[in-house]
Amino acid sequence: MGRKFFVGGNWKCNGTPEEVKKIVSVLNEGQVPSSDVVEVVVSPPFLFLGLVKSSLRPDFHVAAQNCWVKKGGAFTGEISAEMLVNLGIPWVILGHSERRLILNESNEFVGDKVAYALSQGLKVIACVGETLEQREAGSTMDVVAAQTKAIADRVSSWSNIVLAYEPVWAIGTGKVATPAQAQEVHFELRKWLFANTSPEIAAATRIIYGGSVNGANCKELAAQPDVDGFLVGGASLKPEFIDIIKSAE
Ligand code: G2H
Repeated sequence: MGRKFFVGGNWKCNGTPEEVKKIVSVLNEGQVPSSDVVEVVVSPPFLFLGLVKSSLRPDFHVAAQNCWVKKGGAFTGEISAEMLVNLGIPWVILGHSERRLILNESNEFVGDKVAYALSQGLKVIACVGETLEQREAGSTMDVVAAQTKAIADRVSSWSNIVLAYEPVWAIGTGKVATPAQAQEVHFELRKWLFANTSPEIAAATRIIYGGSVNGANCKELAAQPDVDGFLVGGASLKPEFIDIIKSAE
């Protein structure tokens, strides 16, 4: 079975209630390919999850941008996987580089989070990616393989994981990876999954690209054989997100 194209919108720490309502109404009116062709998941800040979930078209889904590494309890400021499940939030983004780098989330911590979120029934968009320094040192594959291994070591099934390759140097910089650069890493990641998980997991797992994707560059990226969709930041707050969803066709 082919891999269904996946488009995620990561709204990060943006939006007022009014802005959120406006984005939702643009999404609700957007003419996009059917959900047989593309899976669309938008990820507002925690505070707006309920609002977005209750007003968003039913063929689009919502994701949280993070969750706690284990069962909830005395962890001030955290949101548990159980709470997301109770609220009917099906997806969570974990391991985004902004959390790895600014909040010092290690590979192991991200791996633990992914395993726990899956164990509670959430689906996970797991992010990996190298910094500019690491790319220039020639260690891109070592870095993304180590990030992916920390997940693979802790999970047995990949059916509820989408792997997002997001080179840090391309995030929010307007400096998108070329289609060839993205394809190269996606191909290598798939090869890694083949060798270290199973041929079936390698063939079925969606590997999506993130980092300055927009309405103008999405088509060419989407045409790469191992690019199975996108995780979109800045452009997911704008009407061009609809054009990015359309690149599924
Ligand atoms: C990468 C991406 C979304 P942007 O972080 O996860 O953001 O498209 O703004 O580079």
